[in-house]
Amino acid sequence: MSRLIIVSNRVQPPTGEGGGNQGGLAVALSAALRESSGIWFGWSGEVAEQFTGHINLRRAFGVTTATVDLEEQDVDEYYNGYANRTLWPLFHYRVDLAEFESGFAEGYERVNRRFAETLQPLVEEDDLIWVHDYHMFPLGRFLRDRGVRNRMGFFLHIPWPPYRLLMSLPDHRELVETLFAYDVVGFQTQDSLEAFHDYVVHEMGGTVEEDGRVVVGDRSVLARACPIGIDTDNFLEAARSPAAKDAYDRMRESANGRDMIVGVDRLDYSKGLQERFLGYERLLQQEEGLHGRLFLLQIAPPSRGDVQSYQEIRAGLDSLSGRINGAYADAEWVPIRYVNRGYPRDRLAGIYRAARIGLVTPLRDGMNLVAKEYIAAQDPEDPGVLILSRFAGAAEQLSDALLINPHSPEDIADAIQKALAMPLAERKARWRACMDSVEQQDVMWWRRCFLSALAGEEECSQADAA
Ligand code: ADQ
Repeated sequence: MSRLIIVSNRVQPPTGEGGGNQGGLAVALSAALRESSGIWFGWSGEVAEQFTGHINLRRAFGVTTATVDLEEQDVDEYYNGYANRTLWPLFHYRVDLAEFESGFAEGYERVNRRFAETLQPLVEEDDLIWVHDYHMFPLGRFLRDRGVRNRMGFFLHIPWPPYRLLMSLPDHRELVETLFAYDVVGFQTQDSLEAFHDYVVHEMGGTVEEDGRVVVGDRSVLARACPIGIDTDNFLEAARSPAAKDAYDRMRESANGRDMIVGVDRLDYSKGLQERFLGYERLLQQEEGLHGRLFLLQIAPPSRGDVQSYQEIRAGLDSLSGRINGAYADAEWVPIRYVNRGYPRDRLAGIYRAARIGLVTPLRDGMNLVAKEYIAAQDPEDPGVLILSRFAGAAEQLSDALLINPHSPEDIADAIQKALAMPLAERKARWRACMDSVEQQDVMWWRRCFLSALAGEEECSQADAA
């Protein structure tokens, strides 16, 4: 078995038995690294006065991590700049928020060259290299330039935008060309895969072969849809833990007989939080009879606080939740409980289970793992209802959720009413269909799906992924 090298912007070393509070992605990648005695390479999250290329090698719980520190200018231009102020908004269809600064693009290229330069001496002949996400598009190209001939794959966790939108990125073609340095590129959904095909066909004059190979001139890359899942077994275990039970009991007690709707998201404009609050407000406007009978618990830990658009969304949500609560609350009832903090995974599982409705309404999302976690946490005998945006990647697999248009307050309000009135038999049938996908296409399945393609084997077919 080949050794595996995983590369991602941030490295999440394992924290202990069962993954502790590590996210599902980190658990799956750690398991793969353990099986193949591999290395996880990336930024330490630390800032150094000067970039030295010094690698901090560590081994914990069977996983070796190799991290480097970056300079402050690198973090500004590469991470806060090109990755999070240019690519993230554009790839989530927010051209209005995308900033096109040439300094960002230069910093992005410089850091990717630095990663390539630092990583290359660690690469051995038969290693498989798996690069993750939009921070690292050109890394493969720079490794190839340095003579690395290994099998290399790239997985994009966020959506691939329609080609006309992508064309608003200066040097879009150079960015897409870098993908041809890889042997395999993976996307979350069929929709993203097709958008990539469109770009290659319309902009590069390329073709898409029946076996999934995308060909431009004498270069080609295998492009697949491999939807990511959660670590379902691990999550089910967390959901049965005493901490989950305690969180469930406390939530039920504090709900005091009211129906709870839950939203759990990083505080990000792509997650449709303002639109969600407006949809909920519409329901309160329409249905006076529901006042005092339900509430929305929105858990939203802040992220990327150095970026202005994130400061703005935070201020916008503070004021919107205040306005709605100001208009509708009374001495015994607050319609929105808005919480800006993270929760351990086991407690989160208990909170999901206590909620009659899971409200997941991103305007665009590569996948959205919260939707899958909500399903996994439900009581099979009395499951809650998932309301899910059509524009989350998860909607391709969880098509038995109540699918809505997150831009429409009416749609959100109607779906909440429908969920509240849904008979047990329908709740069970919809949940079962969603749970089948969450169980079968979990994060281990995703990993096998991608790595088998990277190793040149055929384990998961496109039909499995659809
Ligand atoms: P994210 O945009 O971060 O990921 P998501 O897929 O929803 O979004 O994952 C968020 C994770 O963070 C979930 O596991 C959730 O439980 C956890 N989380 C969120 N709020 C939390 C809180 N308050 N406390 C504790 N945990 C919390 C990116 C892409 C997604 C894609 C993933 C994986 O944007 O589209 O699904 O990568 O590929």
